[in-house]
Amino acid sequence: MKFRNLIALGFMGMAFCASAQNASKKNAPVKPNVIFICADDLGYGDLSCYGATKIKTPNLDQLAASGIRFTDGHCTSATCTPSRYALMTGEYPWRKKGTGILPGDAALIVPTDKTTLPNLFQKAGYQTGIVGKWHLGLGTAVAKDWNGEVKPGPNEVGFGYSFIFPATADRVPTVFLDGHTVVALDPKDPITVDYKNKVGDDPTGKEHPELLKLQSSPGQGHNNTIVNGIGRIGYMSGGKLARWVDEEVSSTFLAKAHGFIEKHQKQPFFLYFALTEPHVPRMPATMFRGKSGLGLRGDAILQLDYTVGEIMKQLKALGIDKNTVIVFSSDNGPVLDDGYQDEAVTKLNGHTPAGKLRGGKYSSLEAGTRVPFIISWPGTIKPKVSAAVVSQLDFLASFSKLIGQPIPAGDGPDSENTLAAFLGKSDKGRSVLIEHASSLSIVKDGWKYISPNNGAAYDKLVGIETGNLAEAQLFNLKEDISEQHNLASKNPAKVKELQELLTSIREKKL
Ligand code: NG6
Ligand code: CA
Repeated sequence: MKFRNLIALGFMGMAFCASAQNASKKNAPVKPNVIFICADDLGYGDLSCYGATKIKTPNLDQLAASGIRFTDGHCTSATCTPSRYALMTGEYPWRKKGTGILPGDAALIVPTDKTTLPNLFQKAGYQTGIVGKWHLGLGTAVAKDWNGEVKPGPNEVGFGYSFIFPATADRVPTVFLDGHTVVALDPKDPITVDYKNKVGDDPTGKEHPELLKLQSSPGQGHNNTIVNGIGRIGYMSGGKLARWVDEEVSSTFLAKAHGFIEKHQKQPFFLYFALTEPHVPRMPATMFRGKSGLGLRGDAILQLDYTVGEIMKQLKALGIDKNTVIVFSSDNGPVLDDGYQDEAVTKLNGHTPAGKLRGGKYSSLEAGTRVPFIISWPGTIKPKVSAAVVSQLDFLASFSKLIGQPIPAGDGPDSENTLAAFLGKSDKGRSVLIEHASSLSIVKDGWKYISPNNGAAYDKLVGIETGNLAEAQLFNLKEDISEQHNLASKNPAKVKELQELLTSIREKKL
């Protein structure tokens, strides 16, 4: 063979190898970093990119403009613990007892022997971390020693790194945990927590309302141990040095999230950044005070927007923004008065936290679970607005496909692979969605059926329509997104169809 021909063959060989490599690259799983930023109680109408006009959220607007803004994106439930349980496990929380809103001393409810969202990433070689609100219980029992190693917790369900607070900002213990231990705990001042009986000598909001910087709302509790001038749910003693300062919670979490990203910038990482805004008690840092004109709730939303912006900036500065998927959403819908008189109601100024939707947190109506839902992956996802029905329940199965890490049979039983919708390649997400509040509702082809419920139709304490009604309710969401016209009596066949479908999903043997 002539030398010239040999060279030609060589080139052909190289070309073949390159194309084979491309082919295998095409099928090979990609491993971008994934950050899920979860707000706490943020409503569908709380961001300017979702139509808010009385408040401006420029960073989230930019995130939405650079990615997909979903108009029919859902958390699983209308309150925190069940929503987050579903996020972690891919299982509907109403299948499992004990997944309602947890007190701050509850035991861990996430199984340690099943696939969870973080251990899925971990198995695929990711560095995994959680920073922020946990609210899925810690330890094996309610009675536990907060002064030693508190476990099992996030580290035992798949998070290599964890910096959390145990429950909610309004529940004791008001401390951070770094891994298994309470941050800044002085062994000479041990912590005791009790949700039934008062412990220690700290004043309570009930006995000493004059000591409060934020008055509790009548009938809503939040008047047990006072920490940092705020009455909490539950009693706590000790741990004086370890107690957080509310105004610093957000910047503390941001610093920890920055630290995690910085440390793992060169490896694929998964970060669950669980913000506390705008959940009560709303105590944003001074730099946000009075800035929104809507009182502390609005100021907390500005702080949240700032935090998201700081994460976006960091990714850019590290040069990893194009290799990082950011998902932003909320754990349930909005509420104004959730236990403190913080002017959220009186300074609302025409702002509509739920946008056009009816209901709010705790509600079976759309605002209970339809929340802001944004996914960005610069360079890979083309910006658009998507009407696909998507749910946080489906992160498990969908990310499993993206990163090529299979889920063992039986785990994540309710999680569906809707990756194509998450990446904007399809406008079809879930075909059937179940919304969870005091009732179960089912949505299919734009029709929503709410199961009958004898509870009050209006929760006077929080000022929210619950969606409860003793009769069946049927709404055509495509024409009536505000759920104004109950079509159940006009369309009994649709009611029956959806009722039966709901029953079959509820009773499905897993
Ligand atoms: C409710 C609390 C509310 C809030 C909520 C949990 C009362 C009267 N209300 O029970 O203040 O803490 O639980 O919110 O105690 S969530 O976003 O974590 O679900
Ligand atoms: Ca919440």
